[in-house]
Amino acid sequence: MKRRNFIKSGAIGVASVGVLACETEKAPVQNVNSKPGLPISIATWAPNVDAVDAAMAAMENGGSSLDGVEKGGSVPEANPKDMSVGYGGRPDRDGKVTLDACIMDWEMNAGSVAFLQGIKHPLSVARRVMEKTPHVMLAGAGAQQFAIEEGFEVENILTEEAEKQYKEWVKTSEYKPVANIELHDTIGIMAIDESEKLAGACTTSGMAYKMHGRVGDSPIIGAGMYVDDEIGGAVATGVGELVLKTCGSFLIVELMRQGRSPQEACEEGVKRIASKLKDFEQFQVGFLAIDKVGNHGAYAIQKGFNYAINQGGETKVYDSDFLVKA
Ligand code: SD4
Repeated sequence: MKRRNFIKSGAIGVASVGVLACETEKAPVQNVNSKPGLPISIATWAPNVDAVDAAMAAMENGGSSLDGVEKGGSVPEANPKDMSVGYGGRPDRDGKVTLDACIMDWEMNAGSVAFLQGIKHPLSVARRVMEKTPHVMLAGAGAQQFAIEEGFEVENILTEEAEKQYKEWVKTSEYKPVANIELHDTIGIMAIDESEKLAGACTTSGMAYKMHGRVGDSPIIGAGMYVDDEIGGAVATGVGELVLKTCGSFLIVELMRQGRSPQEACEEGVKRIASKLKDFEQFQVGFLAIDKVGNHGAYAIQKGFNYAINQGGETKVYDSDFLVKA
């Protein structure tokens, strides 16, 4: 892309998740009446800079925001070093990699796959569900069967490294998600193209060492991701159970509909979790939102959430503010 800009001033944090780390800066305070510029692509977690750049490149080459978010999401899906998404994702407690993904466009078309095994690019399968079936969501063996019919290859997506780490984990088999080291880097990505159309997507291997069959928030329209072309969009990352119980992304979009800025809406989404779920302090959830003119906001339960944005060809990574301050 035109310019990748990792600003090294002010408060600099380092992404503390996974193996992929990246320098970030504090998120800016935005004037909600400004028009910061389109096209835009924005994604959870700073290491997803490549994903937002890929989304922007897809849109520059005549693609829509839907092409953008699919292309963007496919970057970590194909990257074995990203151990929370697609190929290379960490397995569940039975040693199986099971993938969740969803996608949604500006006309409320939506597609999703859950508990999908053996397919590197679940987001592309979700798009086919959206475009080629009368349904929104396919799960498990049925989702895989559909993917095969659509020409996707079934592959072993458990990498040597993920298997090695799993074998270590099995020795204690302790499942206790710890904030920011709960082994997640799920990508939730949104884009608005030159024709001002908004799309969103989310793709993940879910919480590492989850129970076999567990499905998180990421493939659930309204939980892990939601877009409304009139208003804006939101995506979630972190412990999906908290997001599912509060319909996180839908809530944030509805708050923006009522007049909150993306930042205010994300803060209220996290505060809803905090006010309703007693054990919230043990976990991390991060929300990211954009409005229709490209203002963005983010907020998390804990320190450590960050995000990547490409706005008008300039890529930046920002630290999110957070609720639980020691
Ligand atoms: C899940 N929300 O499966 C996902 C995990 C995640 O960054 O976001 N990881 O609960």
